[in-house]
Amino acid sequence: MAAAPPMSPTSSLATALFLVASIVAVALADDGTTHLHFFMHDTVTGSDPTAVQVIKGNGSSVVPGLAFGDTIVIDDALTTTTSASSSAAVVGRAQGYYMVSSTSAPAVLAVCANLLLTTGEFNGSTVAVMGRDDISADVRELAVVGGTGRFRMATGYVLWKTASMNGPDAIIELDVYVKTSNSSSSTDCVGGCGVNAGVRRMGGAGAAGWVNACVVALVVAVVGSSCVW
Ligand SMILES: *[C@@H]1O[C@H](CO)[C@@H](O)[C@H](O)[C@H]1NC(C)=O
Ligand SMILES: *[C@@H]1O[C@H](CO)[C@@H](O)[C@H](O)[C@H]1NC(C)=O
Ligand SMILES: CC(=O)N[C@H]1CO[C@H](CO)[C@@H](O)[C@@H]1O
Repeated sequence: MAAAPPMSPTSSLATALFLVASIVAVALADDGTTHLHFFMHDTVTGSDPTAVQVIKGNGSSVVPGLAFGDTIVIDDALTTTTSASSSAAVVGRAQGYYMVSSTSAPAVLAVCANLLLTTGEFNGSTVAVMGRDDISADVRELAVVGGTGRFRMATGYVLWKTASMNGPDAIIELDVYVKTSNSSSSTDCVGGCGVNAGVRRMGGAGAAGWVNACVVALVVAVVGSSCVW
């Protein structure tokens, strides 16, 4: 059996970079997609809850304890591990709300949240997440509808899994895949982006680019709970 070839300087560098990326829970794929991985601590109980019910839904009971219309506002810690005990592990916050939006089982939440990063190279940047969370499913897919800072003009998706439950308190594992479209990669629509619009052109941050930016900003302002227009 042939011995494994010695590791080339390039692959050992790649391995080192991969390890560094894993430690900070950020990886950049070849196509410019950024992968963020963290755990969201949704704490309802105790003296310092991060998830507080602000609307008691006056609708049908969906599953025991949840009624159509129940709305919970959140400011949940995001950490790199499932442990919430060490404040050093906090890398951001999930700020927003979720609402029970199904009238019968399974319980489905409409989630609207801004993921704010508070450490590392993305400190201060946000990812705007909007989506359908069927809490009976193992993995839920939510949409990244925009972002700010390093995530300006972001698109992407979030894979959303319940890592553990302790009574009503939940730890949710988030895998966020974000792609930003800026001047080198954006698509401008010449003559509009309607169904019948014919001409599409790559690159350039012309007037159409600004129109697209405004549309994205407007969507974020409408769906986001804390956006200033
Ligand atoms: C993140 O940015 C804020 C605001 O600029 C700053 O006060 C804070 O020290 C930064 N945190 C880290 C860990 O870099
Ligand atoms: C595009 O966005 C990425 C991520 O924020 C950034 O690193 C890069 O410099 C930007 N490129 C241009 C041309 O603005
Ligand atoms: C399901 C439920 O609790 N419905 C109530 C909503 O509020 C009206 C008015 O107070 C009640 O009559 C319903 O029973």
